[in-house]
Amino acid sequence: MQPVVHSGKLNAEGFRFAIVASRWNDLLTARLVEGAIDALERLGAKEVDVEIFKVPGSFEIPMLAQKVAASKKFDAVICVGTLIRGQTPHFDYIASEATKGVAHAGMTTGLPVTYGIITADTVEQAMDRAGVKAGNKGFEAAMAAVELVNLYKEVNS
Ligand code: DLZ
Repeated sequence: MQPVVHSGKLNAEGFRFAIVASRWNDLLTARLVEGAIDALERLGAKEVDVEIFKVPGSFEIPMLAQKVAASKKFDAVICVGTLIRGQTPHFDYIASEATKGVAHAGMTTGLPVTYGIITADTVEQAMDRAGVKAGNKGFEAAMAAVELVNLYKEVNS
């Protein structure tokens, strides 16, 4: 048996992307935004087709992601932020809501809404995931968005 395999192309040309980024820990989140833009540029997205929306913190990311996705102005939404664990359970509540919320925005709007939010125990762990030792979560989330927009198109054609 040779089943048909669908896997999204890595081609961003002609698609419109929104990046929703939080301002908390901006030193690191700015690197995630750069990573996302780098991936989109490399895959052929035009500057005019990429817009950035800034929110106060990661807790607010899903709220804006949902709005932006529902606006029909974009083909995919890339969410980036940096959550670093503190002394209290605050981190767990925000991380849980941000994670569930991003998934919810994607499921309810029918658009790819991808997840590039770092959830780290320490600043060092966060730095590693913002372009130092363990890749760049913004770059990865943008790659996933491009793959999914192509896959969604294939499903609908
Ligand atoms: C309050 C808070 C804390 C303690 N830590 C972070 C963090 O590490 N990363 C982040 O993106 N946001 C943090 N915030 C802010 C919340 O996400 C949110 O913006 C505020 O609670 C206001 O709703």
